[in-house]
Amino acid sequence: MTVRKNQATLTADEKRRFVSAVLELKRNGRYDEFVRTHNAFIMSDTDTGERTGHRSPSFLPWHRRFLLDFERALQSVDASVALPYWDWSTDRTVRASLWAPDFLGGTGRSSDGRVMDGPFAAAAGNWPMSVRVDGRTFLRRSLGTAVRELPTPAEVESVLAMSTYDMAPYNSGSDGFRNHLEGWRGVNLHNRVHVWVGGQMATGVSPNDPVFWLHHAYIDKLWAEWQRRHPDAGYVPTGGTPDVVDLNETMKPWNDVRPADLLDHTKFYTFDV
Ligand SMILES: [Cu+2]
Repeated sequence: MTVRKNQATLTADEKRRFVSAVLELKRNGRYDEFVRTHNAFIMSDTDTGERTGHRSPSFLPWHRRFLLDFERALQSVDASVALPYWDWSTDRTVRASLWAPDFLGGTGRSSDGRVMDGPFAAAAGNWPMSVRVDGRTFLRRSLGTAVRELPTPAEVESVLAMSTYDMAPYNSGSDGFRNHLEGWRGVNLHNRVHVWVGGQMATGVSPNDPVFWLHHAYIDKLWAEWQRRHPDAGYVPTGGTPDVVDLNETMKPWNDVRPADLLDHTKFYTFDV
C-alpha cells in the first residue's frame, strides 16, 4: 500500500529515488503529457461554462485522480516511490529542506528567475521545458516574491472548519470549503502557494515544477482531513447541474471515474499521519 509522507521526513534515499523516477518520466516523455493535460484544463475551465479541473467542485477529485495517475507512472519506474506532500503552513521559508540541492533545488536568480541548483536546474541538462507558454526553456522560481507569506496553520484551520463542501454557483465565486481551499475566495490557500513559488508554478503549465505534485498532495491531504472533521458533509452537487461534475457523473479526460469513486483515498493510499 502506498503511504504518502511529509516531504520533511523523507530519508536521503527516498529523496534520491523520487527525483530519479521524476527524471525518468521526463526523459521518456511521459512527464510532459501531464503538463499538457493540466494546461488544457486550466485553459478551458471557466466560471460560466464547463468546468472540471479547477474553479468547480471537482477541483479536488480531479486533482486526486491526476496525482494518482502521476504516482502510478512514478511507481512504474520505481515501485518504492510515493508522492510526498509539502505542508507549506509549517515548512514556510526558502530555507526549508524541500528547496535544498539534494531535493527540488532553490529559488531562481534575480535576473531571470532561473533555478541554478538541484536536479531540475536547466544547467544539469535533465529538465528541458518543452510544454511552455513562452520562449523560456528553463525552470523558473521566485520564492516569496509575488506574495510574501505562505498560509499559516491558523488560516488552514479556518478553512477546515467550514462545514459545507461547496455551494452554488459552484465556481470561483462560491462560498464553502472547496473554494476557500482552492483560494478564489477568502484567506486563499492553494492559489496563494502557486503564486508564492512563482515561475512556471504561477502559470497553467505549473506541473513543469515538480513541487506542483507535493503542493497538490498536501491540498489532497487537507481534503481528507476535512472529511474526517465533517463526516456528515459530502461532495455536492449530487445531480442535474449544468457544466458542473455531479457526484455520480464521470470526469474528463478519463471518462471512467466519478467524484463518488474518489472520495475515499484509503482505497489508493494512506498518509503518514
Ligand atoms: Cu493547482
